Amino acid sequence: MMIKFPQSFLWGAATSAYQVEGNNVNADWWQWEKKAGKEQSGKACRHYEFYKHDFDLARGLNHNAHRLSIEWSRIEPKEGEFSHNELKHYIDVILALKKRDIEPVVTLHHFTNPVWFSKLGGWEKGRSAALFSRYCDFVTRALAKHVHYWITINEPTIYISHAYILGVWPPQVKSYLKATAVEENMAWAHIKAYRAIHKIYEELRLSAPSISISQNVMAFVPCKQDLQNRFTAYLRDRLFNLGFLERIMRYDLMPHKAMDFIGVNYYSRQLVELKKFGAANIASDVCNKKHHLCEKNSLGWDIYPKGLYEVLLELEKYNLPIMITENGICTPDDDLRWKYIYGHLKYIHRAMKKGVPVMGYLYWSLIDNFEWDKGFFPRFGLIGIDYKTYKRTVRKSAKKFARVCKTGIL
Ligand code: IFM
Repeated sequence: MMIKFPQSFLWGAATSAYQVEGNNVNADWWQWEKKAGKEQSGKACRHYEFYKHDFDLARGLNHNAHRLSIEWSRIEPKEGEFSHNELKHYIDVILALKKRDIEPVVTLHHFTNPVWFSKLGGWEKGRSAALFSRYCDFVTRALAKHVHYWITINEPTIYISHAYILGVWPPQVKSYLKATAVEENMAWAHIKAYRAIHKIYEELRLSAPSISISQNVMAFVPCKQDLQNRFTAYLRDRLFNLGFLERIMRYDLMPHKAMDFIGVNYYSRQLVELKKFGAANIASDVCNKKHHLCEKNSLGWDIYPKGLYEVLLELEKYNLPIMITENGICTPDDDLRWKYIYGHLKYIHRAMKKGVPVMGYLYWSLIDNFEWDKGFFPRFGLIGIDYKTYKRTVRKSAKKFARVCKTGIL
């Protein structure tokens, strides 16, 4: 049977500022990667200079949407001092997309913070939401005319777990207490930004924007079908997939809504196997045996397209449109990349047939990029980057995906 997506479907790819732009010298990650002795982001992909060329490639691949992020530390390099030059840069970036008939999806926070903000205590502090919201206000007023889709915060659950529980990202804290404060502040920051952005559009008499977070979701699959593993998988799904979403939806008392669509980032599954009872075990025990074989990406993550279908069916209960704001694979095997994209699109379509209102698919990532503490080795891009010459090479998988973007037919 032919698999056909609706005419209005958004097709494209995503990036984030710190991972592709290069030289984000005022970001906390810039200092941390040096202090922690990690591979340094340096010039990254030089997308800050080459964005027009990258967008030409995206257009050539029939993308009609593109997700990017604004780097807060460029816009506000010192507390309260806003850079009109950097703002102008991002206006130019958005206009470059529009000129190519590519719909921008703009993220306001994608893991990095200005150094001054981190020095004040970052997201642990109650002031963080107001500081974030002030920056959002500055950016939104300038971009409102050109932007309809906004993501306030990318993957808050990942940020909180990596930076405040596992302690592997800056500021490398391991404290449940602080993690709880950060969660509260990020939830409130989203709500403040959500309301402020809507208000700005009203003031400027523009039609209402569409705002969400990008929530990372996983398929939590019990290793064995016994009660304790099924229950643990259920709890993990509640905690990691739905916890933050429901936290902000609690503010969703009319006339104040909390989000207009749900941004979903999906990559993989986790095989849940509880080894002993305890809060940390319930949150993190996984099966290490080799009895659920499947293909993996180059970071060792399981490839499990059906999981996206299952999560989408679960998200239907929130009665909001859904945009896949990230889905992708890092691999040296480009055939596997296409298989990955094909498999996930097939399951997205199946979920849509069941009534789940998915409105777009943004592959992660348009170009290879800096994968945080893992450095440059994971290759997620539809377009490869030679980090010596910065030459871009369009991969075969990108061309296959381009046919789907053009026709809507898988
Ligand atoms: O590269 C990241 C991105 O910054 C957030 N989502 C997951 C991607 C792959 O790990």
